[in-house]
Amino acid sequence: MHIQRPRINQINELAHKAGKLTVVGGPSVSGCPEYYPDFDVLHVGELGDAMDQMIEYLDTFRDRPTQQIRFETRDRLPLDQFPIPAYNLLNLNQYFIGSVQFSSGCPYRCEFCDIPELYGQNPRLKTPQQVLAELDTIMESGNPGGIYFVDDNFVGNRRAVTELLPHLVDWQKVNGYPVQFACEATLNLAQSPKLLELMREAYFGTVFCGIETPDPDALKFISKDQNLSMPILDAIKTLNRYGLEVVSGIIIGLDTDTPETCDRILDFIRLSNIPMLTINLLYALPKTPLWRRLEAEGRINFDDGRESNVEFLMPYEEVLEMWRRCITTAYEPEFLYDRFAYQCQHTYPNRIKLPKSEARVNKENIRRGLTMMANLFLRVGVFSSYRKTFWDMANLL
Ligand code: B12
Ligand code: SF4
Repeated sequence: MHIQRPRINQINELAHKAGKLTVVGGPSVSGCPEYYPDFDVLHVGELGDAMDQMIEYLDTFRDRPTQQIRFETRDRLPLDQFPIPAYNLLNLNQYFIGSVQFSSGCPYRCEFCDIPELYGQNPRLKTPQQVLAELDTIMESGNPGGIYFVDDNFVGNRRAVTELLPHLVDWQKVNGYPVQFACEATLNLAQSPKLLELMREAYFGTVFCGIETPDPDALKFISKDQNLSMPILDAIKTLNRYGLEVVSGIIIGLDTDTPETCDRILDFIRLSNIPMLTINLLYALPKTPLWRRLEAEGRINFDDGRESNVEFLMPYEEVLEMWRRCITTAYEPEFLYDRFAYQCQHTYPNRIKLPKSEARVNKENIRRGLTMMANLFLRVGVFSSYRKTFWDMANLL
């Protein structure tokens, strides 16, 4: 993705120094092929006709071309024809989390987001059988312990996900609940008790929600009205009642921000008890309504040395200061541990009780658990500067 652009280009340079032909694809290249002028071969878009042409080209030519060759997807392969990733090439026991994709695209149109333009507003889907086959294949290559549904919005098509979930529940039962699931979804998931119950049964533990801002006017301004369908704090509590810990995306630097924004966000964090938040500066991605609006207003700044390409309405340094203060305060050990303690008392007990199956209680998991405990006790409980906070919280539980 764009954030990795300098590193991606550096790797290209290294490969060229070693005389290798280079190929690049993925979300950043698909959004902005012009960011990668020195690669030999670009793959723009999702899996489809361009991938076939590219593979044919690579099978035929081994040497570096004299100028860049670009393969651009015109016909996307329907998701229900996607092959299973070659998980057999990996040892998934060494991974912290595995990933599976069920759908691609999102029906909403948040101003800052490039998903609807890149991946469409009508989510394309795999079949439940495909998803189960991918899960089985993952388990044959080791167990990462957690599986993340990398869908742009897991509940983008509610009917489809309602059909998928009973299959996931059965798969977990048959296999002894080997993994915990996580996903990204819009907060209005809180209004679907049937979906939430099924997610609980399938052992979903975490959901990432783009909350962005607790300020209703700001949400309207960025066209994120779907977050306004019920009070945000109530929605979070509802998700917690189904055992779902919420991870939240927050954006600083919106046009509606004022000098009070940081304090409002910190109040929101306190009241919502969300432990983990990605607190980001607004950045205008190409191919978004935000980009087009700011470009028309002459507010895109192309200077590479800045943290964001947006000319904020508030002074740049003030926005940066607010951003740093928000992150630093949100992750002060005492504040963070209080929120985790809340989750221990109000969210985790609402998860289903799992059987002591072979898939869970086995040598590999015990080894992994002991390693984590040892790291926790040593690094946090003994050597960290915040060990007192840690032990105070541990005593509470
Ligand atoms: C899941 C996800 C995450 C997860 C990743 C979990 C994991 N372990 O993999 C988490 C939550 C960690 C995450 C974090 C972040 N993410 Co993210 N994430 C996604 C999401 C929703 C799905 C990615 C995915 O796996 N898709 C499924 C695969 C199969 O599709 P794909 O990547 O598009 O690949 C297809 C093609 O591109 C092509 N392809 C891909 N790679 C290659 C390589 C070659 C050689 C070829 C030929 C083809 C090819 O083939 C694939 C099949 O069609 C995307 C949105 C999206 N739809 O892409 C955002 C997205 C990639 N993330 C985004 C961002 C901004 C971030 C963060 C920077 C957020 C933040 N500020 O903290 C961080 C960065 C983390 C990091 N260090 O890199 C942006 C990137 C925007 C951009 N254009 O640069 C996206 C596009 C969402 C958005 N619009 O905001 N993310
Ligand atoms: S809900 Fe999420 S994925 Fe959908 S448009 Fe908004 S930010 Fe993008």
